[in-house]
Amino acid sequence: GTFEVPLAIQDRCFNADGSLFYPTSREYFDGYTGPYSTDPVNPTDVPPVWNPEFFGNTMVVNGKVWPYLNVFKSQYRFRLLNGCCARTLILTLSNSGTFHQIGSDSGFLPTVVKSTQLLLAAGERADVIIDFSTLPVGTRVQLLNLGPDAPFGGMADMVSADPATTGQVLEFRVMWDPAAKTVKNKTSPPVPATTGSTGTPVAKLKLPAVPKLPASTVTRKVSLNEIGSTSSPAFDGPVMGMLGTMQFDQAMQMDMPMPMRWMHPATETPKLGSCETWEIHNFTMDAHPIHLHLVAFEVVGRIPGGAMANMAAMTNTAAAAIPMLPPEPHETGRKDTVVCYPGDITVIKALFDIKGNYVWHCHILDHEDNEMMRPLNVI
Ligand SMILES: [Cu+2]
Repeated sequence: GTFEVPLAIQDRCFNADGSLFYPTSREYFDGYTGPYSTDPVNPTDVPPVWNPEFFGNTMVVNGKVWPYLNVFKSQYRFRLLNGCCARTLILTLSNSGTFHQIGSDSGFLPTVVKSTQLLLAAGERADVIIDFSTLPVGTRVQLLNLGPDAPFGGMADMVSADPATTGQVLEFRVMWDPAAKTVKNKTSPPVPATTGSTGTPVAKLKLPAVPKLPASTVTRKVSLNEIGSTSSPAFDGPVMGMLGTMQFDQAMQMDMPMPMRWMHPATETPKLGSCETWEIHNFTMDAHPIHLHLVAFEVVGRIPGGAMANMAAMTNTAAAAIPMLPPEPHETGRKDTVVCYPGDITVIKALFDIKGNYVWHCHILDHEDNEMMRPLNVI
C-alpha cells in the first residue's frame, strides 16, 4: 500500500547504451591478466572470467537508478532487501534519523530495535519504520550507504563507499501534510487519495513474541574456506570459495576444515524434525552472509576469532575459552541468512521441519556461483 513500500537495493554497472555491464575477465577484479585455466600452453587454476566479488558503481532501487520517493508527513514501513551481488550495505539517513526495525529475514523481531545505522549483507532483509511526521513539507532526506566498494570484513579498517556515487541510495521527499486540507505548493504532485497512515505509532507498537526453538540434539561444525591459486607462482589470489565440514585429523589431533565442492555427496543431512546447532567456522578474510534454504533459524551468537584461535593453538578447545557474543539486537528474530565474520565461529540453531533436498550457500552471488554452495538434504 501507500505506506508500506518494498525497497530492493542493488549496485550495478551500466554500459553507455544503458545495458547492464558485468565483467567478462578476471582482470577487472585484481588486474591479473593470466595465464588462466583456459590457456592452451600453460593452463593454471585461475578461472578466466570469475570475479571474486563484483561491485557496481551505481545504486539501483527497485530497478531505478538513484530514485526519489514522495512521502507524506507520516510514518512509513519499508521492506528492505540487499539484492547486491556482493556488497554489504550499511544504511544511514542524511538527517541522522532513526530506523525502527520491526522484522528481519523470517518475521518480526520480539521488540522494536532503534538504530541510526543498518547493516544488511547480500540476501538479508530488514522490515523498518521511518517516521517523516515531524519533518516540514519540503524536507529531503537521503538514504545513504557506508558499505564499502570492496569486500567487507567487518567495521574495523573499513573504507566507506564513495559518497558521490555508491554512498547514495535514494531520496525521500516530504511532499504532503495529511493534516492540511489543501496543498499550498502548486508545484507539488497531486495528493494521493489516501490522507495519512492509520497505522499504530511506532512508539506504541507491540510486536508478537518470537517462539523459541526446542533444544538441539546435534551439533554440526561446518567451514567457510577460500582457495588460493597454487599453479601460478606469480599469483596467489583466490580461485574459488568453498563450504565444507570440519573433520577430525589424526595427525593434528583436532578438527580441520574439509572444503567440499557442490558435486561432492551431501554431508549436511539433518533428520526430519531434528533441531541442530551449526557452528560455522570462517577461515577466510571476508564476512560471508550464509543462507540456509527452507528453515528459519535462531542466531545463537558469535565466538569472535574462535575458528582462528583453535588453529593457532592447534586444539579444538581454545575457542571455548572465548566468551560468546550474543546476537545483535536486529538478529533476535528468526533469520535465514547470517553474517559470518572472518575468523569467527558463528552459531545458529535450526529446526529442520521440511523433508527434501535443498541447499545452503554464501549469499555473495560471486561466491555462491563458484563452489560456495552445498546440498542440504533433510532426510
Ligand atoms: Cu561468501
